[in-house]
Amino acid sequence: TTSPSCPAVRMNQLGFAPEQPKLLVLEASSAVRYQALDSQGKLLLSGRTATPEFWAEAGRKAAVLDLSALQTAGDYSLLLEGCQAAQLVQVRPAPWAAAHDAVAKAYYFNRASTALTAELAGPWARAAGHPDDQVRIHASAASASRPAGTVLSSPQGWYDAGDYNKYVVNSGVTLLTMLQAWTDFAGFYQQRRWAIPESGNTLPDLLDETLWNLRWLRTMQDPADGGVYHKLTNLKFDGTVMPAQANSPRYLVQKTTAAALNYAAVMAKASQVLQQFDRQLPGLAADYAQSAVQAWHWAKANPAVVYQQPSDVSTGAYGDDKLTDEFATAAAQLFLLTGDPAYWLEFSAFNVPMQVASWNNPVALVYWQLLRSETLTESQKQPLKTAFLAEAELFLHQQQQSPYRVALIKSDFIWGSNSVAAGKAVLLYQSYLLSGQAQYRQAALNLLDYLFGRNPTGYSFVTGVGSQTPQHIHHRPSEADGVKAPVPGWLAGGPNPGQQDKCNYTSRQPALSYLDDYCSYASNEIAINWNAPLLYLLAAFAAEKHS
Ligand code: G3I
Ligand code: 9MR
Repeated sequence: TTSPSCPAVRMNQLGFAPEQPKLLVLEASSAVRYQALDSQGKLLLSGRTATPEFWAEAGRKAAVLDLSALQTAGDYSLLLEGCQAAQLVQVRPAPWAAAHDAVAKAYYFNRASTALTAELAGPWARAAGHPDDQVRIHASAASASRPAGTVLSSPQGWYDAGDYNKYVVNSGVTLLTMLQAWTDFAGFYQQRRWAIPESGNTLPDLLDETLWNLRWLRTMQDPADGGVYHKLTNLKFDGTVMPAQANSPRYLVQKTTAAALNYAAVMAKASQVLQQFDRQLPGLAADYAQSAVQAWHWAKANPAVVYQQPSDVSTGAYGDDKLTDEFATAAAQLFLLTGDPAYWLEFSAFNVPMQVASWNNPVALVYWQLLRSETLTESQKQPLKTAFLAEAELFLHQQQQSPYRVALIKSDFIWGSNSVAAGKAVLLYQSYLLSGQAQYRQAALNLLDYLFGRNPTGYSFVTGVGSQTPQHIHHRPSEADGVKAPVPGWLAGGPNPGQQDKCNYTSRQPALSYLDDYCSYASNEIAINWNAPLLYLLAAFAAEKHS
């Protein structure tokens, strides 16, 4: 099938919707002749690609092949000069909704404190792990009313990633993104179910799933002062065992400003979302609102408590010493909840620049909401809109420079680079909603194509979704469960030239620093915050069908 001159073909492995653009990438050193035939062998398209261009991030030359003219559902064969076998190109109604459900269901698979049933989890059913009903106050978190060793209950929540700890900061950006998906695509979510224990109750599945983590998060606040613990964790990372076998003692570690602000932002947003469900969840929205305000006041009184990893703790730090973006985010969420102009003044005073959302900077999520808010005037929104669209413009420019037609540059290839791609796509899609400019939507779609296979590694990076998908994610249950296939629906971290795990990578190129090996926690772990922007995007595209 392959000969030295047969180019590798990279494309979205989910197939292409009939009405959508269909860009493939051929990795070749010179222009490639091609033919596309229908299933009867009738020639439909033929031609020659442009001369391939070099992408420094991959160290490879590539050219785009545009098959957008194929607009009827069906299976097509792509014949390429130099190749013996034909490539299958599938055109069919876009499978965004099914991919969305897999990515959403992943959160269920990472639930702490509950068993996963065979009915809902299939081969990935497992016993309950981490009841977290006897968690101790770590020395770093000791206070007068809760001295070190105090035992508390802090159950539920999602495991952060491939490890079994629960981190407030990372839950922040994750929950804000998921709750925003609800806000923006409520019509889609009102109808959508993906078989979780609560499916069929009177709440949409997305809110039931986020409540699993919100209920845990609520316990992370010390009612005595409103401060919020940074994480609930073991002292060290667990070995490769199932949750039920991971029994090391658990601790609440250090209250931090970042935790309080992430908490305040999430609780404010959740309160706003849950107001309409007060009949099902009496008093919850009000409780979240007052708890958000309490955390905000703690942060104002303790504005620079940066996380310091205690010497006996070595799990994830999520350390961040730049707190203005967390202050701005919490202030904006409280403004959106209460309408109190004092919070708007706080947000404005921090003057935080627009940037793609990440665990250490969630501000993009409030830029977007402020732009949609009916409380602000057009002139108040104008600078925010300008900054937002300037980012999108920049990404269009980056996309133009990349022969893979993806808005990714060298500095995007960090730990969790796939979530950078997804985050950029979210911003682009929102810019499309804001401006009606179709090129932003197309650029978002190009990044989705990248994540599902149009990239130099050839992987569709979501477990179980695509034809070549990660098999050995750094995810303890997937490695320890004895089931061949990994837990489905997880977005792998992605190429990361930092290669901090020192595993046996086959390339040092940024876009090729990916290893489908359990060893590779720096490129092949999964995480709740990385799935969230992908969930948002898939909901966005799936919802287009429902509107
Ligand atoms: O931001 C800088 C960037 O400016 C610089 O150019 C680049 C060069 O390497 O580094 C960037 O910082 C990196 C940062 O991630 C970016 O977010 C750091 O090098 C890198 O070490 C850091 O990695 C974090 C990793 O934990 C190690 O602390 C990841 O963001 C974070 O997602 C990851 O989170 C872990 C938790 O600690 C534990 N649970 C699993 C989870 C996922 O792996
Ligand atoms: O398994 C850990 C993973 O979940 C974390 O994201 C990662 C980064 O902090 O660390 C992993 O644990 C590794 C530890 O840091 C170093 N020794 C090997 C561990 C992986 O087996």
